[in-house]
Amino acid sequence: MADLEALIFDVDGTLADTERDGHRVAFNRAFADAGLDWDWTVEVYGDLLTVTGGKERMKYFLEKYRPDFAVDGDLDEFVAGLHAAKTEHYKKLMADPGLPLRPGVARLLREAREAGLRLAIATTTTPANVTALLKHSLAEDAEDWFEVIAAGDIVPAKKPAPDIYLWAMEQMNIAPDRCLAFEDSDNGVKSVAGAGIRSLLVTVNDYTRDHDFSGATVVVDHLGEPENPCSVIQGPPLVQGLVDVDALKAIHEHATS
Ligand code: XBP
Ligand code: MG
Repeated sequence: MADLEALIFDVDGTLADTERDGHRVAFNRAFADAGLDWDWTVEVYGDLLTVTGGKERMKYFLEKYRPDFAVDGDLDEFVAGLHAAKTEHYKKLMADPGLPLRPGVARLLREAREAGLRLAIATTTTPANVTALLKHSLAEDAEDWFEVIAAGDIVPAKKPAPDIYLWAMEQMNIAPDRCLAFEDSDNGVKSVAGAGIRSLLVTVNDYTRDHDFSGATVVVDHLGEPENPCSVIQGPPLVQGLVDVDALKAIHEHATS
């Protein structure tokens, strides 16, 4: 069994509930700015989340919900323009009013850094969105806490394809059996498994609670704080309802032995 050496984090839904209160709101603001009457409700957005990537998601919306919508000009350009506007709104939202990290995220990142674990990010979202969230919700210098930030269009095939995890591990020059991944969705779980990482912790949220997480080592409702312990939904029990470095080492051993 290889020792645990690196933690690789998904962002959306894992570090913070960015989908409902960040991305969805930013999309709607961009649509309104463009004079479009598209309104992505919390419910509709749950369906749209089956497709990862904001540009890909808008195309899926058009195909499924507005098949008769006539784009004036090139579809890819139209979608890219809307997406750029959405990113600006998202960045503003992260700065003001901001979005809290999920319970236990900041605590665990600090503990992992102190313990000398290597940290990385593997996400579908645009790099500027990651920067905005880390800076405003974690720490001014939080981007520097991560050895690699693999994000957005850096690989053409987004999750559930394994490419973003493979890219991150290649940059880190690390083997999958030394990594533990954090995800919140079935698309993320497929991506992790496809990349050969067997050690996987899932934190569910309202959009992903009913997904199939049979491929995960542990499923919890969040990472836990001393005053707000987490509950294990699947996998071995946790001491005191906390995901800490010792727990991660035990999870890794359980997954890889
Ligand atoms: C996240 C996503 C992202 C965001 C939008 O998936 O699907 O597309 O919703 O980001 P995961 P962009 O958490 O599995 O990485 O609009 O910047 O694409
Ligand atoms: Mg996610």
